[in-house]
Amino acid sequence: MTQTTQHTPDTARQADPFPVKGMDAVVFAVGNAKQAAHYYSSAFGMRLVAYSGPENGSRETASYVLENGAARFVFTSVIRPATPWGEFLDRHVTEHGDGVVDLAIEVPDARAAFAHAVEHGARPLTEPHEVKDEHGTVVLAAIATYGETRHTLVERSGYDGPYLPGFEAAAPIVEPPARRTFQAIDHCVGNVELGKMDEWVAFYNNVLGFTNMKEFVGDDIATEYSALMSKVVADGTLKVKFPLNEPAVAKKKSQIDEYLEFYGGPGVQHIALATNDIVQTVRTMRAAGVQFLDTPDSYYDTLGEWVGDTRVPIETLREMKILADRDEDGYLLQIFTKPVQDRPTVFFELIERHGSMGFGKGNFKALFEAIEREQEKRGNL
Ligand code: TYF
Ligand code: FE
Repeated sequence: MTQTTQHTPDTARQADPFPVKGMDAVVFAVGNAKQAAHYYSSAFGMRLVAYSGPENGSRETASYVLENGAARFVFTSVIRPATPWGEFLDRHVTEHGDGVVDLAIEVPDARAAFAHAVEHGARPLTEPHEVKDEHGTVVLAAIATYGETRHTLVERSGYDGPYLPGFEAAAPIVEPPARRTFQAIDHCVGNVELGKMDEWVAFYNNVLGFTNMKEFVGDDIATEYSALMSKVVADGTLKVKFPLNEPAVAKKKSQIDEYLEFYGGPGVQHIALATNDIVQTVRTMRAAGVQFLDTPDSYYDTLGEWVGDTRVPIETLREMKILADRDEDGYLLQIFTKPVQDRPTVFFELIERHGSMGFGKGNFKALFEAIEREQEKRGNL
């Protein structure tokens, strides 16, 4: 184990070299944003709130903005590439399949954030600039992270429109579920190449001033076939949490290698969504056709012995295939979807936290064995 940094208490936050307000949006480049918007509405229970496309002056791309509480996803497709951005998105979908192009972070001052990041070694992608419409002004800048992923830095305090200038408000595609399925982005995980983990941890430490939340070593989470290392960086307030995985050498192909092969390089592996009623959310999403990883019955036979009392009875967790973990601060409930596109790449997690700020370390074995069963079905081991 290497050192874990203590997090800065709120009162000492003035010293934060890179203050953030939270995740602004996860932006996906997809082959068919119109259908993706429908899936995330009907299956994930999100609400379409804004749109930009040929009908309102965007001739190159169509973008659908979906929200659920504080969680915001944007799905963008290229209609006809006309600028380097459209060409980039087009190529991104060809090379990586549907995937995440941008983990956008809301900051109080985009110019200061960009200057700090670039001074500390970030590769600049877009210089700070203002975009405006009748709803006000947003300042945007962007830096590169792993693979072809970027962090757009969004300063939106001077804007009160539905997403960004150029977007118009839109009505939900389907009637949203009576109860909100999730309310925030809990963490966004990146897969990086073998040997690159520490470089990316250093990037987040130096460039964004993020600290190391927790460290896992390969042995802890290696199973017979698949192995990985995982480290977590977060901003000082823990609103933005970015675990990073790298493959570890194992007898058979690591799930991280499988991702890297099918994605065509490093990228976002999963997005965890915070819910306060995971049982209800899993019921709603399963009924809408979302597929979750299976958990063997044997997991639940011993769960109660070490996880103790949870809000949800063990028998309900068993029925729903929900995982549970406990650490010194409390417990969490979590479940993982299968990949949501044909490539075995991006998937989602639902997480209900009760004190624990961990990531389900106690579940790594059960989880990775479940992922390996799926890998085996795909013939990839
Ligand atoms: O975000 C995390 O660290 C947990 C566990 O391939 C995890 O959700 C880690 C790696 C992975 C799947 C889940
Ligand atoms: Fe996770």
